[in-house]
Amino acid sequence: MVNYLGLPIPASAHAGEIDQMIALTHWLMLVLFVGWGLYFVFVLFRFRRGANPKASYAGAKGKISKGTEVAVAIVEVILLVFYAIPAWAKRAKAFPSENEALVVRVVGHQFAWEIQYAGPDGKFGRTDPKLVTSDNLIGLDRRDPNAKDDIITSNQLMLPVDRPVLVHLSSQDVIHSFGLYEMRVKQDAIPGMSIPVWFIPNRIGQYEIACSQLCGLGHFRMRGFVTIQSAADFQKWVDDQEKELQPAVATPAPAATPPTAR
Ligand SMILES: [Cu+2]
Repeated sequence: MVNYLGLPIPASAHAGEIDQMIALTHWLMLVLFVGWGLYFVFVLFRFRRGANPKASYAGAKGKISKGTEVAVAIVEVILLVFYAIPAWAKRAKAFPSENEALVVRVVGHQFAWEIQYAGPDGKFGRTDPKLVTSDNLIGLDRRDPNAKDDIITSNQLMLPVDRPVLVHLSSQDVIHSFGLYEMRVKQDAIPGMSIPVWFIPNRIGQYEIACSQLCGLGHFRMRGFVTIQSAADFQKWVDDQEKELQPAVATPAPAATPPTAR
């Protein structure tokens, strides 16, 4: 609808609303920019030195300037009260219920995104920063019964299309920002806090998770992917992941197997 602004393709249910807000704000800014530009040229001519050899210290007094100021303020209040605040209230208050939504934990760290799915039991396993190693970057405690079926991915968020997603966002180190441009989602990830973010992806495809806060020297490579799939494809992916997890859970002593040559 408003692709003349060059925005990324909209891929979530609320993207249109955000785009409309951005478009309206740009239209107001365009009117102000052109208006102020024309006024500037008028003033250059009207108050030129040749026509006004003596400066007036009282300044201009007219109804037009006051009227314009009030009109601009009214338009801004309309944008705020009727567009921005309701749109934000929906993001920050009207969360989908945990039953209908797919609930995912996303943890940012220097410089990647770790993603945790609760698995069939619907319960997230315990994570502990003390358990973080190079092959367990989220610090998941696999001994926790709730953790046995948890799916962990790095930089790869898989989601089904047309189903609300509730992300619990946090960070292990510094402030990162979870940016899904096509979904019109952006939220800071703050250490010590779990911040809920929700949206409904509505376009199948692969998109990017960009870290939108300068978070250190490797910020430029803090890039993940979001894959939006049909519900069936997503379920298949979940089943495949669960199958891969099963042997690891069934044989709790992998150290007993002799090391194989690589
Ligand atoms: Cu970052």
